[in-house]
Amino acid sequence: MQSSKCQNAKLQQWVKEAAELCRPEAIHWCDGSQAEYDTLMAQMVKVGMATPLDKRPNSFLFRSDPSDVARVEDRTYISYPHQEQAGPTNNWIEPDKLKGIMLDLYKGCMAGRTMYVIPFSMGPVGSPLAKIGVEITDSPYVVCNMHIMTRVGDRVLEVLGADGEYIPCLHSIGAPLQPGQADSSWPCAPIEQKYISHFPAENLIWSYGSGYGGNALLGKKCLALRIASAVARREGWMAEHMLILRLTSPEGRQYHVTGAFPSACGKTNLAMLLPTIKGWKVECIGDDIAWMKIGPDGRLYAINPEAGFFGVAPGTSYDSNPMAMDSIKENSIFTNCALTDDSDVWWEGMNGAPSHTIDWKGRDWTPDSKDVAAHANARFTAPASQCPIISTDWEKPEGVPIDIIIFGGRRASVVPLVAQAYDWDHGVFMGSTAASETTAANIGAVGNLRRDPFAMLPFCGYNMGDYFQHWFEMGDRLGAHAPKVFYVNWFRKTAEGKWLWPGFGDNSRVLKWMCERVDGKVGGRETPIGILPNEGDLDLTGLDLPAQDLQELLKVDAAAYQAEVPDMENHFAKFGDKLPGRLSAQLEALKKRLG
Ligand code: OXD
Ligand code: MN
Repeated sequence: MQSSKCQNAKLQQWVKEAAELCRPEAIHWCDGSQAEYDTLMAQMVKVGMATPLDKRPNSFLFRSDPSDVARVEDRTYISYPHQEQAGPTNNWIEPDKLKGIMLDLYKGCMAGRTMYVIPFSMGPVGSPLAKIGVEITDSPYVVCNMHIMTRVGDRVLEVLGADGEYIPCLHSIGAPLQPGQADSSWPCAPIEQKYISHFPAENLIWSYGSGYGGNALLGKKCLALRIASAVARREGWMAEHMLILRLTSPEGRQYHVTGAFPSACGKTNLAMLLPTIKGWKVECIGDDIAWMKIGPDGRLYAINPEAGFFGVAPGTSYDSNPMAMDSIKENSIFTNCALTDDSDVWWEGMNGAPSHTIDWKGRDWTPDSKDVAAHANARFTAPASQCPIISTDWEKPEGVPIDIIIFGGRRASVVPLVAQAYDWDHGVFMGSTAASETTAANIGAVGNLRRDPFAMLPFCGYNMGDYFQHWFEMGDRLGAHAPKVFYVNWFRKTAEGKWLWPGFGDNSRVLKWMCERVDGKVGGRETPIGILPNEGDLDLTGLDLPAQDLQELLKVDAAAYQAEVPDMENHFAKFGDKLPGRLSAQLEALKKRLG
């Protein structure tokens, strides 16, 4: 049960207690080695959980249970002693009660299974910005994904030493095996028994019942966003749902950009784009999470705490994201994609449909089938180091200095292509009122408009009113060093449903305008909602965009914005006296500008 490599008595004790509670058949301390990965994959192939892919070396396909296909926001809890600490946007159950419910579920839940202990680091091992977590899980699928998404292994135990701090993350799929009982290929608990629970006051994570993505790979949303956001507020830094990229101009000037977009709104595509404008270069630093701290020179520095990409597969293609396609050629895990007859994966939007596949539910599929072949939230898990344009500085312990922060969402109407905030406070207002049409990344209805402040609605580990205030306070500390803030919408459509903007690599045109704004080199016009490019300010060289589409993309429809004001007011009203006065002032100023 004990590990000879673990010198940390507290960790040894926690593992002992977890084993007494969950009653696994065996305990395995993960060392993060290739041999460990290969052994677990071979076991999963043997029992039919994983399918090796002939077309992609060392890559495997998994099919989840149809009830376990995305994050479960309705079953996700932020548990503090007082509900006000969790705030109006989080589900809350009082800690003793929630622990009572979950302890009952955890009792004997790993019967017939191996309990894996995964020491992992978010951020480069040993970096002053990194945090150590230890995930206990009964899912070998989780172990293999954690190998890719985080830094796992003995090095982490060494850094932890005898008395270092770690964040305990207890996970079970919630499917004990009785003697002789046959296992299913994706064991999990029914939805009403799933709990994804966070106890931020104790830096503790308990997850039960799901084996999928953010519900189960606890370093990602649970630790690096929900727990880390609460730690960051206490310690004076920021944990954000943001991509990080570096843009280099033809003259060699580097700009670093972070961007917050709700799940499945193209963060991975933007993080790896190939610019269509001549001479500009993008390097990827991260595609989902940024931890940002003020550096000794007063600027804001960002690191990517993750080591891999857990990207949405459908829609990813050599047209939309060639760098992601090259990142997943080997050593990758695919979940809920379709399996082709020549043993490769396929999904909607990849390229022409094959004449036959096995769909994500394991059934025969042809282009005539009425269902999709890959689930809309099918995913790839790939090492970040395999991205051909990963930045040489992506693991720099001190991070990269941020010049530009972008917010955005998926809006078919109203919101123009890009607007620059007048100042930091206006930028915080833009982030706090960000809205997007919902996607398949969460279980629930798709396509409804919801306010998703800072793209953190499902990921903020404390009262979001306090989170807004934290943003203002960071801006006050950054002063003149604060990054410039922009709001974008790549997803405008005509009344007939045609995309107005080509997106993908052409988004570099918008990024270029932002960089030139930072340097004061390009124009813009003041509008009620922010500074927009004049039609001549965007570099559209080589792009065949009808003049009328450009006009539409850069139009500010004051009446349409006015119609959204009541929704913004209702959204703000939810936060009661936690709403910073500076946000109410911003809303009043907007109303005035709209006339
Ligand atoms: C993700 C998400 O998996 O945001 O990154 O849902
Ligand atoms: Mn995400």
